[in-house]
Order: sequence, then C-alpha cells, then structure tokens
Amino acid sequence: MIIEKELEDGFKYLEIKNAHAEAKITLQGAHIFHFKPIKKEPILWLSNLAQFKIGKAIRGGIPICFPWFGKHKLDPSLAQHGFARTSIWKLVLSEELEDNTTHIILELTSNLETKKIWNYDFTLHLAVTIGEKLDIEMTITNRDKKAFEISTALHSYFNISDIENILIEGVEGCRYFDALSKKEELQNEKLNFTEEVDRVYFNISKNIDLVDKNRTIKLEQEGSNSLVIWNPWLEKSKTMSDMEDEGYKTMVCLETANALEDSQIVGVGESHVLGVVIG
Ligand code: TA6
Repeated sequence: MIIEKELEDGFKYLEIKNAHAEAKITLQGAHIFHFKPIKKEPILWLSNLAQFKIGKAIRGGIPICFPWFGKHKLDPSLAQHGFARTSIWKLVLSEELEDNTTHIILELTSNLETKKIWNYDFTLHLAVTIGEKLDIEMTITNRDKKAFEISTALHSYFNISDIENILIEGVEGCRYFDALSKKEELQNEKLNFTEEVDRVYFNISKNIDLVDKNRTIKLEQEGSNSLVIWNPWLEKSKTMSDMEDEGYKTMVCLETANALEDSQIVGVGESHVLGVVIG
C-alpha cells in the first residue's frame, strides 16, 4: 500500500506499508524518514524535535547530500550538504512487486533555482525498494556540456539502544580524516564511542556492521569509497534546535559517501551510482 499524505503546511510524503516493512518518504529531499521491518524496532532514527518545513532539512532518517558533502569548498555561505535535501523531488514511479516489496523512484532535475546555486544540468534518481531490507540507489547523471565534480552522501541516521553499547565493524585498518582535530588518523580497531565523533573514513569496505546489544544492522554499500561517521554527543546536541539534549544517545550516523578526497568527476553524459542496502 502506497498512500500520499500531506501535513498541515503542505509538506508532502509517501507512506508505504507492505508484508515486509513500513516506510515514509518526503517529496522534499526524497528523504526517507522512517523504515521499520515488521515486528522489529525502527532501523532509522528520527529526532523527537525534527521539523517538517519547506526549505529545512529533517533531523534524522536519510538526508541526501548533493552536489557537495559538508561545507562548499569555495563558498561557505552556501548551504551545508548542498541543495538536494531541501529541493522538491518528483515521484516518477511507484509499484508493488510480486514479492510484496514496494519500488519507488523519485527524481530531481536541474532547474532555474538549482542553476543559480550550481550552474550544471543534471538528473538525480533515487530508487528505493522497501522490503525486509531497505535498498537505496541514487543515480547522478551529467546532462551538461561540461564535466562536473561532486561529493555526495546518504547521510543515514540509525536508531540504536545507546551510543555506549554499539560497535562499528568494517572500519578496522582504514585511514580517516578527523573533522574535529583536522588530522588524519588510522583506525586500528573496531570503533566504539565515548565522545563526539565526526570523521570521514577512506577506502572503506563494502560491508559495514553496526553491532548493538540486541541486533546488528548491516550496510552493504555500492559506489562508495568513504564512510562518514558522526555522533554529536551532549555539548553539540545542546546547540541544535531540532535535537533533544540527550538525543545523541540513541542515534549514530553511518553515511555511505564519496567525500573529501573521494569527490567524483562525472563526465558529460555519464552517471555515477551511490547505493546502500540496509537491514
Ligand atoms: O556528516 C557529519 C556532519 O557533516 C557533521 O559535521 C554535522 O554537522 C552533521 O553532518 C549534520 O549536519 P547538518 O547540516 O544536517 O546539521
């Protein structure tokens, strides 16, 4: 079942329910803000103070960072993480498949507004399959007459029992850039959390496990060389109006990405695919 819903101020989203799971996706940002397999805890985290407002990014779920991740390289006045997460996307396909999964495709094409910020012609397609697992594939196509450079992320917020209970497996041996100390470091062991973490890991393996007390969430990544790992901890949470002070305890971001040195050049007529299967 796919239902088109609207909040009071005209904020539109899709609610999907099938034999495997339920999910919610907004048209602004193609933002998946809920995914829950049947009889299981939600996999994605959503802030209790998340705001659903036109032009504002939602705190939680899976914001899409495009055409740049983080701050713009040259112009810090431009929106952090680009404009895809606050642009209105178009629903181009929704179908229920024979295996009872639901397939949705959303599209964002360059327009006068996006070209004022980033002067290139492009198409983004976000293909989402909602089943026992959540399968996401973003295809970025260059429709311009010149190549462009992008950095991207599926900035996924995961729902966890407690930040001090979890362990990230699959990052051992990876080099990372620490956005807090601005230094490069080597991750020798599996990652656990005792303080704020904001890092970009490079040459990351395809499979990452988020090991929690009573379950393991698995990420199977495609087209991604970096993984961003973020938890704001207490002090930073206090500075965010859309996050409760203690909100950091039940979330962690593991972001399938091509960030910093992994930025991609997409040639004329070429496509770049970034994807993740979560379950
Ligand atoms: O992905 C980590 C990060 O870039 C952090 O530095 C932190 O600021 C976070 O994203 C959230 O960014 P936002 O613009 O959504 O507040």
